[in-house]
Amino acid sequence: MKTRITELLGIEHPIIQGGMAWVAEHHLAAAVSEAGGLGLIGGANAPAEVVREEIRKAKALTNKPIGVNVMLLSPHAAEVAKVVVEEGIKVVTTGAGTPEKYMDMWKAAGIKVIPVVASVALAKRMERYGADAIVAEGCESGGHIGEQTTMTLVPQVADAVSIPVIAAGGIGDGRGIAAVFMLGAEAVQLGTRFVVSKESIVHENYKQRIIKAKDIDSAVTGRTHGHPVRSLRNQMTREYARLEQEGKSFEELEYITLGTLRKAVQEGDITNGTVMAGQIAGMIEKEQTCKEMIEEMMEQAETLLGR
Ligand code: TUI
Repeated sequence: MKTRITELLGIEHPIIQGGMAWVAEHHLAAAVSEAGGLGLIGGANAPAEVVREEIRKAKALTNKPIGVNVMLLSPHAAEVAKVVVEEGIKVVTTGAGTPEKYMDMWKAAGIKVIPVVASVALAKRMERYGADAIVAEGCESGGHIGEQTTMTLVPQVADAVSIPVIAAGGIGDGRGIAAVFMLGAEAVQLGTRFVVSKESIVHENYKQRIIKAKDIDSAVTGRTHGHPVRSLRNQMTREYARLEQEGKSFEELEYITLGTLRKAVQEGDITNGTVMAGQIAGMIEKEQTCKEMIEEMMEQAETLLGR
């Protein structure tokens, strides 16, 4: 399926992997790119040299393009922004903030810049600053989220900008892809489905928690302080919600979540750890290779769209 995004990025299928913290490392990124999508290394809070190593390891596994997600709240964001240039990365997505200050440097290096946004206003601002495309991410997504749903955000962003739109949040199969194409998207970004891929290094407990999840197992914490985060309900989210209701400060709440995503992803502590996942977790049934996932989804989407 050819769209402005497949042309822009030089990829076969209009599927991008999310830049998930602790999850989007070189094995996953290389597997998604090898399967014809765009794999991303997630910079998250990692030091720049760690990101550099991940880029090099991914490049050793594939000759296809790979991208990097720069998480703008990271204390290392400015250094990671330079590392992507030094390592010859050609596609950067950004999350959790606005990348204006890096835009000139990236554009000068020939990097395609794709900010992830959760509102029309920010999408328009990013287009004005020279973004090549935009990811419109609805609150069905896992992790740090905005307020709008994918259903409402994607068409409004598609109407507001002329650069191509990539839809994210709540998409996990070919029906989701077909649906957001009807809303004006020209590609999708998937996170949760790829977490349970065979190539994903996430702890088996985490994968099984997603596979077993029901539709209603998703929870959002942190709304009171304007930092909503979506994950699967467990001891951690219940404790957080209790402290949030007690009126604990943002700093106190941040403190109790420190290191809990890593604990779930790497140690498999899905009780006291943070199991970030999108609302689509309830629909995800099995572990497959990235190639199997992408081929299955594209076949289903193409049939539904009559292409
Ligand atoms: O960034 C994400 N998802 C993330 S980042 C992350 S690491 C983290 N963990 C806990 C708390 C905070 C961060 C986990 N998941 N998605 C992309 C995204 N970006 N969603 C929403 C936004 C966003 C929000 C505000 C983009 C721009 C923005 O701008 C505000 C401003 O004007 O600076």
